[in-house]
Amino acid sequence: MTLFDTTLFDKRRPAEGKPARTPQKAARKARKEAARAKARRNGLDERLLGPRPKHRKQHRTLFLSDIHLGTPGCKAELLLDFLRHNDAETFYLVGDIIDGWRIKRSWYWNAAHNAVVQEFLRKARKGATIVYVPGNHDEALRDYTGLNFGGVDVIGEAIHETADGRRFLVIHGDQFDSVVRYAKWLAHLGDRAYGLALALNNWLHEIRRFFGLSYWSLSAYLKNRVKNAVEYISSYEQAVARSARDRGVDGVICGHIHHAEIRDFDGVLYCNDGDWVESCTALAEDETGALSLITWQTFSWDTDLANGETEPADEDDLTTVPTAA
Ligand SMILES: [Mn+2]
Repeated sequence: MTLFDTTLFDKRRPAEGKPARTPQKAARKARKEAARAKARRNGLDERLLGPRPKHRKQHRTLFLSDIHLGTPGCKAELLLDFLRHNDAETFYLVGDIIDGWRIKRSWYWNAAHNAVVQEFLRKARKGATIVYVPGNHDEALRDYTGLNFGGVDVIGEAIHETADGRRFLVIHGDQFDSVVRYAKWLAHLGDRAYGLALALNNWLHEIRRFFGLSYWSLSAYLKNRVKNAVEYISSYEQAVARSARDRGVDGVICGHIHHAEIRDFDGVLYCNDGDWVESCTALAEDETGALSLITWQTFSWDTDLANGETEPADEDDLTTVPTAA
């Protein structure tokens, strides 16, 4: 007779009444768990690696620019969420997609940045046309215009014809910096000072949150308050629209100044698809040829929960795998 019953200390209790797990199910569960662990390790939300959403919005064309992959300011996870919910026959990447300037100085890359690149290549494999118009931050690609990489065409500038027959010049837009009086301002803002403003912004946000204050964007404040900035944006828009009129097109689609807008300049439509550093915006064309701006600042699951939906119950999550001690 023993004094102590050692089985009391045995952590591994026999599973009672649990159905036998099939090997396939166990393998699937293991794969899922591995993907989750990888997502956690890389700081990427696991919901972005889950099954693709059933209801995707189909556009005729999507225009995106100023993603700035390779910089910490890039909102790659939001973009990934956007790309999983929005599809198009043709994608135009209107410059500053991969930030070459920064890559030369310091390199910032994570799983979300990788996933964005994979998502575009996947869309190309599935039959989407992807046109890459390089900008000033990825100007190294301008040496490769006319080439095709993994289904992505690199073109210096493109002419896009909408479903209703209008012709648009698609161009990044840095070409107009020299035309505009306040070009120096953007050259600085576009690089070091702008990066600093964004970093300060994150830091300020943390301090304000500590004191219970609401979100306040320093970079947005600067942009709206600095007189030169406002003047710059408006003279930039005019210069781009003027050039489009000279070219005899119905409108122009560009990026570069991180300020999304659709505006008519005496019959020439100026469209700026914004950016994925601050505003998280894209320009979309529907089947009728109508153009509109999409803002994607919230994750799809946050929106679903706000609409009163609950997170879908995952039957695999309800059972637990007995793990070896
Ligand atoms: Mn640019």
